[in-house]
Amino acid sequence: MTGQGKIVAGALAPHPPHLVYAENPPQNEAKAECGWEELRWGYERLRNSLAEREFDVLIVHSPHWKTVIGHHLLGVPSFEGLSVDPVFPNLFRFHYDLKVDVELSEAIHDEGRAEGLTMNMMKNPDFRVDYGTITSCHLTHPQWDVPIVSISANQGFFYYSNDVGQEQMLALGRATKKAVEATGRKAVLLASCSLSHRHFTEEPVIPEDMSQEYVQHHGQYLWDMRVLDLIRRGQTRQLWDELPDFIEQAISECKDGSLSWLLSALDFPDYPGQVHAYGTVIGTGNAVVEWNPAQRLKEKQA
Ligand code: 2XP
Ligand code: FE2
Repeated sequence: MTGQGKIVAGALAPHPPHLVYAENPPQNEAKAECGWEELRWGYERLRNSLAEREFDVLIVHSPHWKTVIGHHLLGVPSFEGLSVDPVFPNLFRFHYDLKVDVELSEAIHDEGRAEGLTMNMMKNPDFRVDYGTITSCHLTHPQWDVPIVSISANQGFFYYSNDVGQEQMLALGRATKKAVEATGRKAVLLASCSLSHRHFTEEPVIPEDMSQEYVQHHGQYLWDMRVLDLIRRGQTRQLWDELPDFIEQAISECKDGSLSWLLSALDFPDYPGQVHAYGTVIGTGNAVVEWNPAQRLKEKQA
């Protein structure tokens, strides 16, 4: 398979384990009554939309696989195990069994190196896949019948600065796009992060008690609305310029680079991103957003 691959969709696909808990899939040990419907129905709209397109791999960039030396990719054909959220072990105890597109992972690794990035393949068959990867992939495509590629979050934003992090994500996004095209894949890309990230400090007795779920801070909410407005207008270059301030002022999980990577891989959409849902989880701002690159072509042809 060479050439003519393409990114068929990109999504902001946040990973609160609460959403998987509330869906009650057989893989998760904890069982819920309900909860976070707006976001879960937003994911349902994303799934329905993706069902109309063919794709053969999910590529996810996850804030909960943190690496210091370079960007890592899963490099073993399959992984199986129990993923337990370290903060919410009462909600997320998920038995996973997933396949990896190692050929594509290696192609991204090589393109990343050609961009001057430090890249590493993760070849330990007993590695525990992080819950960000598992949650975003499950909510986007619970069938688990296509392989995934998972990319770690290099901590350049934290160790150096947001600007250094952004530069690296620009290169990693380009590398991802080139690798997808060169290997002939039809890929769906997932940025597994929330927006504003100010948490509750006390968990309600009943986790799915929605009377306890609300925006924590008006300033954080205003920032989230600003970001979604730019996305809906197709002004993603401006969003890129504002991301370093957003990251600091909204304590955003975008500091792990996932959204920056996605914007770069999508070559900065100038068409509207479709916001399927916005809602809070333990007070953090989360949006499910879809970009359909075919829209750019349509607008060019019109
Ligand atoms: O704190 C995090 O990063 C989490 N993933 C916990 C859950 C909900 C946050 O949005
Ligand atoms: Fe998180």
